[in-house]
Amino acid sequence: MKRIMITGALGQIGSELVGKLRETYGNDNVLATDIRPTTDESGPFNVLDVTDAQKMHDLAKEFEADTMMHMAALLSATAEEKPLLAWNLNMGGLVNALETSRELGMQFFTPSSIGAFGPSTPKKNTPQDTLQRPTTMYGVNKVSGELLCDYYFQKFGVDTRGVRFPGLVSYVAQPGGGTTDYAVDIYYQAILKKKYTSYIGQGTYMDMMYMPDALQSIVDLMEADPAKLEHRNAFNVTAMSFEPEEIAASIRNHIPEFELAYDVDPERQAIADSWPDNIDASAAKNEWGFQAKYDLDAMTADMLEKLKQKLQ
Ligand code: AKB
Repeated sequence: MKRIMITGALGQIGSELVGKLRETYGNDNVLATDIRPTTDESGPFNVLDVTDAQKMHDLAKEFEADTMMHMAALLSATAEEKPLLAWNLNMGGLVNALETSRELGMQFFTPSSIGAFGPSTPKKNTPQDTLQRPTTMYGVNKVSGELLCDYYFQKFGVDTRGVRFPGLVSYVAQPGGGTTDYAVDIYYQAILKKKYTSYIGQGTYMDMMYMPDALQSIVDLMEADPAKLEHRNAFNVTAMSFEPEEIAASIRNHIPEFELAYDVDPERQAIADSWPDNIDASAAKNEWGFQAKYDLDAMTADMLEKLKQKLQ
């Protein structure tokens, strides 16, 4: 049975990953940590600032963790607003988590992102191995992170694994400071106001995935036979690619009067324009059986049903 320590446990992915891992491996085998305190008492929790290397090491050692899931990071739009903070937090936290894993012999997971690609990357069916010259601070952090994780595997034998997540959609935790967040907001506003004003322009395609598929992909990759992994940091994973009109059309199957308008935010649009339209996940499929269950319409049906219950 794994003993897992998670950083950023109250963030967009962490807040659901903790539940998934506690269900899979038992409540007491998952140590959640975050810079903020929590009221959730479903299992062990400690406050941790990931830039505090000593505390991270001590907590992992005391818990006898054998796996590190490092989720704490600033997302793309916030990183563009505060590039130095993003560098210090995203890279400083990552190197501390890798060092802790090296020192204590832990398996390691951290998410990369479609943000690790840039304008010179092929935009359609973006290959697993391709040009990565991102033009955002978040992208620079993600590419550096992928390389650093490879380095820790090659140099020190740390069992590092990662995926390049697309935009993640969920009814549980709202994302904050991302470029793909519109694909979550739109469902909330569809229920609350029956209309949405998108800060991402018409015709802008980005990859997306429903959170249950994202969580399952983390568990599956971490359980995968290492002998089958040719790539490690990080696998392209995706479930769908759409532009704002397509998600609106999917919502109209349930809320026919739903209206979509645009007020494009130049900063987030520029980030979206530098990312692929759709990525190729065949390496993840072939090497560890990645498969997403939800397409756009299945995700829309589930999101609207769950959000109606949550917001009523
Ligand atoms: C963001 O928009 O910053 C994230 C991502 C795609 O990494 N959702």
